[in-house]
Amino acid sequence: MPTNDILLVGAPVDSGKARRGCLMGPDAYRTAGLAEQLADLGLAVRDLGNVAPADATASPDMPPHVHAPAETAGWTAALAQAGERAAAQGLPIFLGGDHSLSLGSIAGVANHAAARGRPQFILWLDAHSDIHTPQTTGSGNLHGTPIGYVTGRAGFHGFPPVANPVPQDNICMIGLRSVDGAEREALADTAIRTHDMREIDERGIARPLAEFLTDVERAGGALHVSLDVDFLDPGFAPAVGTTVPGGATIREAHLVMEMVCDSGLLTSLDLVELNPFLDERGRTAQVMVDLAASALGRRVFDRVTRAYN
Ligand code: HAR
Ligand code: MN
Ligand code: MN
Ligand code: MN
Repeated sequence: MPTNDILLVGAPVDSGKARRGCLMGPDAYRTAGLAEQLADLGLAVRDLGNVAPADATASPDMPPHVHAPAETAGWTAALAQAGERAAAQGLPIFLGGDHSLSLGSIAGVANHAAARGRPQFILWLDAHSDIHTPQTTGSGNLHGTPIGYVTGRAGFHGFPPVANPVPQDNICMIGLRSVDGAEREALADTAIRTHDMREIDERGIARPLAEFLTDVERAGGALHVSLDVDFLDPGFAPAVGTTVPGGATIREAHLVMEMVCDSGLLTSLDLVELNPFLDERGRTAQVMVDLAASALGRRVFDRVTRAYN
């Protein structure tokens, strides 16, 4: 794979919950200079523009409290296709959009990995585990379901079938601090590794991540990182509808991204849940762009140089 080809895939998905605004995310990342910052690192960056949702109709089997199932199914089909195609050309960065975009982005990159005979791994950086199904979600918000979908849980009526479900052993969640009862039960039955904020406080963030990255490397895996804004503490990343206090610090988040970069394993990235309507002078968009740049090679000295030039 030409790993230095970065493909920006705009995914202005706003159907995964009722509160609107995430559709502005891709343009906020563009305005914050994502393409330019990656190009400064010597990377070849191509902005593929925004994906549009496919036509879809809701299944009568979908529980009635689920919000906008047809629209999200349409996004899932379109993004799975776009993601598989982009992964064949380089390293896609999906510019969200709410977290329901990951039903499609991950399904797509997992198809590409399977075609290359590589196991797909997911690093899930989020306050939430997002492992609901349409039957277990209390809120009816499908942004709480991407892990349920891509691991092949049943009940996603009217959604494209998942051709290559991601094995539970290949998923590592870091940053958890808001997990619903039904999710806790679902997680208890799985091999998904979960590292909540209490564990991070006690053991640090580097150790569980290093263990996971070692496993990805041993397996020759493809690594998808899904970065939800609410992984971060709302004190410096306020532009998200689902703020949960006690999130990762800027130092922890950068360390995660730098370790991902050093591993050389990253094959795709989601930037999700940014709601620019709730931002303060673009600061959350800037932080997310900064973190993406760290995952792709930016170092502290690059930042210092930039600041004093
Ligand atoms: N668990 C809650 C629900 O299902 C909140 C989900 C929030 N999900 C977001 N953020 N994508 O991760 O409604
Ligand atoms: Mn590839
Ligand atoms: Mn999420
Ligand atoms: Mn979240």
